[in-house]
Amino acid sequence: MKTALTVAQKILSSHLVEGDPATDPELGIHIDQTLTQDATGTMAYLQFESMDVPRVKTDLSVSYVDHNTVQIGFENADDHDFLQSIAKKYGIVYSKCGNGICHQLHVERFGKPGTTLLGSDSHTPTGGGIGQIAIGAGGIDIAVAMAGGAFHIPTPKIRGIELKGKLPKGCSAKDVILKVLEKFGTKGNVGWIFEYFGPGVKTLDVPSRATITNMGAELGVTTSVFPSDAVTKQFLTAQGRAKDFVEIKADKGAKYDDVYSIDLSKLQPLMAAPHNPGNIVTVKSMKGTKVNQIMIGSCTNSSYRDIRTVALYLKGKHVADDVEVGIACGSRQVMSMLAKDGSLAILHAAGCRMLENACGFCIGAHMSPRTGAISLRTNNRNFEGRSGTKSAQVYLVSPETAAASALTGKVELPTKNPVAAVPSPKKFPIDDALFLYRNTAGKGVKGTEIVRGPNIAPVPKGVPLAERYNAVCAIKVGDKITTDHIMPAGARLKFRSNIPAYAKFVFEAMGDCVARGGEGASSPNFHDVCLANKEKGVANVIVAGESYGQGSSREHAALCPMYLGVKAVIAKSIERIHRANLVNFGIVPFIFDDPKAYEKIAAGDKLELVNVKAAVEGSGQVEVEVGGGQWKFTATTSLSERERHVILSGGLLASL
Ligand code: MIC
Ligand code: SF4
Repeated sequence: MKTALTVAQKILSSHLVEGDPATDPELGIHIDQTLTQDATGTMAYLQFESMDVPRVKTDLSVSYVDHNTVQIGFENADDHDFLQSIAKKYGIVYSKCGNGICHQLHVERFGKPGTTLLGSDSHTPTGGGIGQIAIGAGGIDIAVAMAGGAFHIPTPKIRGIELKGKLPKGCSAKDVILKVLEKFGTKGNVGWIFEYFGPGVKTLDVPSRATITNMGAELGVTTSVFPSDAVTKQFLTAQGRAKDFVEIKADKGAKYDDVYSIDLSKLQPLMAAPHNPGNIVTVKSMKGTKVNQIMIGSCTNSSYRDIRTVALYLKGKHVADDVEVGIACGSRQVMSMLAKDGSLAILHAAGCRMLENACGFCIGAHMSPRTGAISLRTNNRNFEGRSGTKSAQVYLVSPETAAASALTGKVELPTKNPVAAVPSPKKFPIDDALFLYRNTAGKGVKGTEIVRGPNIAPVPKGVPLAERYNAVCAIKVGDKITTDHIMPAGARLKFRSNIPAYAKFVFEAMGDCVARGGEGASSPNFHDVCLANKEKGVANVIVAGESYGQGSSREHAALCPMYLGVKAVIAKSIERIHRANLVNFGIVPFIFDDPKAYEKIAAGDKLELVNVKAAVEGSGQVEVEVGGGQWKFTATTSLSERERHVILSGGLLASL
């Protein structure tokens, strides 16, 4: 008898190239599509170039430019030229700056149900809204996938999220995913896939499903996925892509490892309070709080459905005098629809600032709020300092809550005067003019010269792991350290293609972050301390608490420390994508056997990694002598065969 399978199991099993889900801890899957964005893309393509493959081997690879779009100085523009020439040469579709945000665009124009998508951005799971197994990873993993190699995931456990009923007016998909975050938090979900099912699924359109799978990234899961059903078919048909539709639903009797049910009709508007997306409170409990800024957009909430809803709330009204409201659409398609149906005029007349179709405010590239501001935002992350203003208090909300609050300048319940639901468009306007090289996709154009401005520096390569290391605890950090703390984005993003320049800012954000529970050197010290140690032949170690490396997929949070001579991270726990990035750059991810040792270590302590190579080759357990043998502790790394080889070689590039 055929085994009954869930949606995730169906897609994974049809793409399985290594491992057996019943017995193996890690699976290798074939990747059909890849996406990159400009902030992670330059490094991904530099690594791809060094693999000497004549053209991409995927069904489709797309290079989006959406992160570094506002600039002072030549660096971003240099990066864009480099990316464009790479795309032309290797058969990649190039999405020009101004076209929109990668995840929104990919769902609109390219995502296909039943396929796999790997993206160098942690919110790639947005594609789960259209029935893809879409996973975020480091740039080098995308490079390997573009070269035809498999991608490896821990054999997943699958949690079924059963949706029942229908959302009340004024509530939307953002409230659903905030509910899931309230229940499961931002840690402890590593290795899981969240799969949505049940009668409530059909009440959510594709953009709403994509909002939910997008912010699944904040749970720390491998990915999230919805079935592909009549709603998906209608969306694809309206995008002129009916031929991309296939139905995918869980078989009757399919078993989830765990099930959590949500009655949509019982939900109320929620928000994530500073400084973590898992810090959920009700909008009701915050009602009346004065707000200084409201930012609407980002890959979580920038669809036509979302921005049109905001326009309906603001129709014929003005935003409150002392609140600033900025709106960024997810794509040109969204913007053109709003122009056509009069929403743009409504938003403009209401006093909103219309921003570029790009990440912009979400990544702190502009629109930083004033000192101590309360900023309501529809994006997915509210980490301390990410907005560009360290003292700002950022709350994550739905477009409905944002719009209702814009009118009074205070937190308002959107359910008080809700607007009518926006129907799914029957036909989206299609203009793919800003997607270049569609005709040569998969083939490339021979003889294309790669444009390399001075911001494009070579990728540093790792060296094989030594038997043992004399090391120093270069920094000790607390719990929930995000990759935004490790490698700042915002104004520093423009150095992404230049590791020696970017490495100057490692842990820059730590210096000012309060209540981290850690200690030690912060940038510029961290950089200087590490390089000084490296020159003396002393290795550097990062000591961390729980959930180290939360958040983005930026491999720079491993690559720059590698460049600075970091050989190991010893933490209470490490998040999935960051752990994989550490391995990819030859840094050993160790977990304390006894977390009490964490308390005893101080920044600056000498740490002797006595048997590190033997540990990686064998049991995984390293012995660490502290302070020249004053006391000892052990920590363990659990690595697959493949990961062992990568670390022993000094990283993925060196291992190929
Ligand atoms: C983010 O939202 O933090 C980013 C910027 O999109 C990152 C990628 C990056 O750092 O370039 C992500 O989510 O992976
Ligand atoms: Fe861009 Fe923000 Fe989405 Fe990251 S989370 S891809 S910065 S919009």
